[in-house]
This record gives sequence, C-alpha cells and structure tokens, in this order.
Amino acid sequence: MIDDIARIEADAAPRIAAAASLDELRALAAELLGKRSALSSLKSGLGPLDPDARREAGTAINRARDVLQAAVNARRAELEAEARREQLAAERLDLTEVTDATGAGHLHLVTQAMERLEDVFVGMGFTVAEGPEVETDWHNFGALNFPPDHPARDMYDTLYVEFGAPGSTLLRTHTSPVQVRVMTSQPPPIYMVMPGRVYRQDTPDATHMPVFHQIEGLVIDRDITFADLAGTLDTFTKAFFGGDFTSRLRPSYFPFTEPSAEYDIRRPDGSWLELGGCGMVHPNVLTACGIDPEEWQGFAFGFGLDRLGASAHGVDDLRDLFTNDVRFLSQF
Ligand code: FA5
Repeated sequence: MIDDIARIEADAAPRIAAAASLDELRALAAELLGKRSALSSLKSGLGPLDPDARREAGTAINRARDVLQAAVNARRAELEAEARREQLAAERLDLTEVTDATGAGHLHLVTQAMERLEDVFVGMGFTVAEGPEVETDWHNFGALNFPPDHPARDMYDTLYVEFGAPGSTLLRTHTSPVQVRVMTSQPPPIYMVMPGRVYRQDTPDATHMPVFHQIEGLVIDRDITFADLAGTLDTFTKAFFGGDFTSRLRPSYFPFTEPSAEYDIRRPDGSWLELGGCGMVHPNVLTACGIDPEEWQGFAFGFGLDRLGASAHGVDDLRDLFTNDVRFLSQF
C-alpha cells in the first residue's frame, strides 16, 4: 500500500504543476483529493490491516494528501497571479498615446499668458500665491482702504453672494484681496505674484468681460521706492513682450495705493494699451494687515491678463477668447 501511495503522489505532482487554468486545477483537485479519489479509497480499505500497518499506511495517506494539497495551493496562487497580470495588461490605458495629433488640445491663450507671466516673475525672484474667488467685503474692500460707502467702491460693479450678512460676501472684483491674505499670513519681506479669476458686473465688449483674469504683484521690504516699481515694470515689459516694447506710468487713483498710476505698454506700431494699475502700498493697508508702515514700504500692481494675452497675439476683441470656437482658439 505504501508503494501505491507513493505512486499516486508521484503521478499527481506533475499533473498539478501542468494545470493550465483555475478550472482545470479545480477539477484535478477534486479528482486527487475528493471523496472518490484514489487516496480516499485507499483510506477506506485500511480496516482489514493489522494496527501497525494501518497506522503506517494512514500516516502515509495523510502526508500524501498534505503534499498534494500544498501543490494545488501553490499552483492556484501562480494561476491567480497570472490571471491578474493578464487582466491588468488588458485594461491598461496608454495615456501618452495620441492617435490623432490634430485632435490634441492645448492650453487656452489666457492660461498660456498666465503661465508665461508667472515664469517671467519667478525669474525675477518672485514666488506665486493664490486666494479664494469668493471673498469677504473686508479682504476685497475694507482692508484695502475703501471705507464703507466710499465712492471708490463704485469703480467696481460688484457681484454679491447670498451668504452671511447682506453685502458681507462677494465674488472678488480684483486680485488685490490676495495681497491682504499674503500680508496677514506672513511677515515681510514679500516678493509675490498672485494670478486668478475675477468678476464684475461689466457688459461684455471688445475690452471688457464680466469674468476675466488678473495678476497681482506685491513687494514689501525696507527702503522700497517708486523707482523700484517703475524699474520692475519696465524690466517685466521687455522680458514678456520683447525689447521693442516700452512702458509708461500715468497718474491715477486707487484707495489702496498712494501715489497710484496706470501702467501702459507701447507696442511696436506706436499704439498704447492700458494693462493695469499700480502704486506704492498705502500706509493704511499696511496697518490693516498688521505691518508697521514706519518700518516697511512696498509697491503693488494688477494687470488684466485677458487684455495682455489678446494684445500679445493681435486679438482685438476679448469676446472671441471665450466663445470657445476651436477653429479660432487653435491658432494660438
Ligand atoms: C484694479 O483692479 C486694481 N486692483 C489694480 C491695482 C493693483 C492697482 C495693485 C494698484 C495696485 P482696474 O480696475 O483698473 O484695477 O483693473 C486692472 C486691469 O484689469 C485693467 O487695466 C484691465 O487691464 C483689466 N480689466 C478691468 N476690467 C476688465 C474687464 N471687465 N474685462 C477685462 N479686463 C478688465
């Protein structure tokens, strides 16, 4: 009987190893280890043997069962791993595959302008920060030296959000509230640019959109003067637009800067384009943000990104940027 057991085990081992699928293995396991298997019938034939021979044969049958069961388990693990590998290979998506190059999109002109601007300013030593589009009245106006009911608030046709006390929450009308968030969260010196989307109740026309983009710049350090502001903007103009562009500053008014100016660029054809406002940060703004104006000074600027991107590509109507006509957008 011991020989029979050894033969059953020797015959079974290669069949288990050769099982090609989980189904085949399951059938083979039933055949080799189930109730009607050769090992089971040997076991039921142990009765007539004398006790010693019965114990010896019983032990050998159990050992053979354990060996075969272990072989079945090992083969099952192999087949399951193989099946998983095959499934993963079949479901794999090649995200880099471009089957139709003409169908591939690219970044929107305004996003391209935003990224290039960030690059130019990062190259000049600035870091980039962002802030929320839904703002408090304090961040958008109060801390920026717009007292309640001040006529300067009329410069911005504000869209309010129904949240909290009436008039307390709004869609930011400019990126200047991010200045406030930066100044209230970190000590000077500060050299930062802050790009983002802004909202005003403006009627769309060639140079206005109700939703548009700005990039804010803020420098706070010791001994900063208006000459630093003018020099930074001129360096930026040449780095972004090229050496054949120049810039100028015209006196203007913003409650949060004093003195204030408009920043215009002069295009190679001699025409001027207003890109944004700028000025020396008003001492009231520094104080509202917990910065001592006796010790620190700074300048800030805010550019309209849509106008900037459009003018860099000779687009003369901002509305064309947002009608999402792919034939138009694919040119840039
Ligand atoms: C401001 O928004 C100030 N926060 C800028 C500033 C920042 C001044 C820091 C001083 C210091 P203004 O309202 O002028 O300023 O807007 C800035 C620029 O945004 C404009 O020059 C223009 O390029 C752009 N802009 C304004 N309104 C629109 C609009 N409706 N659609 C597209 N671009 C606009």
